[in-house]
Amino acid sequence: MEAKNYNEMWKSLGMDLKAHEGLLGVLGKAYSDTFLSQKNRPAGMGYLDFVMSEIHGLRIEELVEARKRGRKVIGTFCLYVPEEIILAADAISVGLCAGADFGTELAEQVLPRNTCALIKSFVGFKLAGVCPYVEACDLVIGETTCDGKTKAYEVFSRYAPTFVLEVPHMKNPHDAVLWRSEISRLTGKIEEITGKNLTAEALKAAVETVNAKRKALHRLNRLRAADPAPISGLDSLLINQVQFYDDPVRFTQKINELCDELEDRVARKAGVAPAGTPRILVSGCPMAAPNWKVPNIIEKSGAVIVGEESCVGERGTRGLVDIEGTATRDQILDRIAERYLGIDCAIFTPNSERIGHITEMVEKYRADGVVHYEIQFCTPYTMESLGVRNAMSDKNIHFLRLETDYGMEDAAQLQTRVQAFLELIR
Ligand code: BJ8
Repeated sequence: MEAKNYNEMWKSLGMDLKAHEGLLGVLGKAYSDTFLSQKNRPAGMGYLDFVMSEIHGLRIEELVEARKRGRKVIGTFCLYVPEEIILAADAISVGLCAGADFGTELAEQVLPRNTCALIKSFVGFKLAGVCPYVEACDLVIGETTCDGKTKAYEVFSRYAPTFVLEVPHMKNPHDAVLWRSEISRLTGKIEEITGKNLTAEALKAAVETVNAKRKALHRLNRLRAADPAPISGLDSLLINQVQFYDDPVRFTQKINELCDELEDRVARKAGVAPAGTPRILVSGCPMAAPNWKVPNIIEKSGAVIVGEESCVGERGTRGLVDIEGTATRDQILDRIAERYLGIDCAIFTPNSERIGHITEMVEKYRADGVVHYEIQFCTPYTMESLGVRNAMSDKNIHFLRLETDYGMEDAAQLQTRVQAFLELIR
């Protein structure tokens, strides 16, 4: 079937068609080399392959059509922005973090060179006019998390309507009060943009939708504890990346169907790699699409990734919003605020829960080693790596730190280090 031509739509969004074509070419090849070359993939990954083949096409068309019907599209960059509040106003939430070295030269004209690749990428995508998601947004929500992002939103707001949410860096009672007031301020902004009043009923329905999505991802995670692992880490990462873009109800249904298939695989002891393959937990900075470099190196070196302690992984999906016993809108917002303040991002101090979660994940997924992934110039996660290494050493868990950016220049060197690490495990 001939691929549909979306040029008119992209042009209407103000994108740079030539630069965008270049990006799609690179992405298409990277996708096919990384994902389609894997062996024993579950058939259910066909849905994800389709979504990825239409990630700048059909999904954007859905957003454009929704906007014509009066719905708003809200872009986010961080786990601390509750999707429930956006959905309750009948708006669409899309994750905008970018995981490719594109538009970097443009980004470096407005940001210091020693800014992390994730920040340079989202600013670069906007300046280069290659991201249809950001162009389809009615509002972008930033947050005061790491210093880089906090200051980058001042620059970013020159190019797109931006609202910045204040995230505290500690979890004392007065921080919780500040955070709850920020949740109210965000709710007011979403109501203003959408022209909708957030009722208790709408909030409850949105909480149920997002809880169902998280439950499907929890189910997937549990299945990955099996040996042999029924699905690769690369495919699992892809699922976690797509959840930020796809329609939540459709995505939940498809992931539950995939889990049915994986349950059958586990029962038959069918896996993506033989039982006894070294099992790795990846921990650290988020891997936004299409950042697949390190997991690809790990799995192509003969290991299987069984969990991601990451925002694009279990840090993002851990914990549901418990609305049991709530009746009013304020009570539901209290519960939403509570759940989100529980996230253990490295921007918090102290952040010992994170080490507890990594240890728990190592045990749950029977990991043989932890690869701590750090994006160069990311101070919060680089600083925390020492504590993680010490905690893993206390438990006799193999540990490897990898600090890198989005470029491919260090791929061979990373591969050598990963192979040596896997030798140690074996
Ligand atoms: S909740 S991890 S998405 S802040 S890699 S930009 S931390 S310098 S992305 Fe994050 Fe929210 Fe935390 Fe998650 Fe800064 Fe580090 Fe860059 Fe980062």
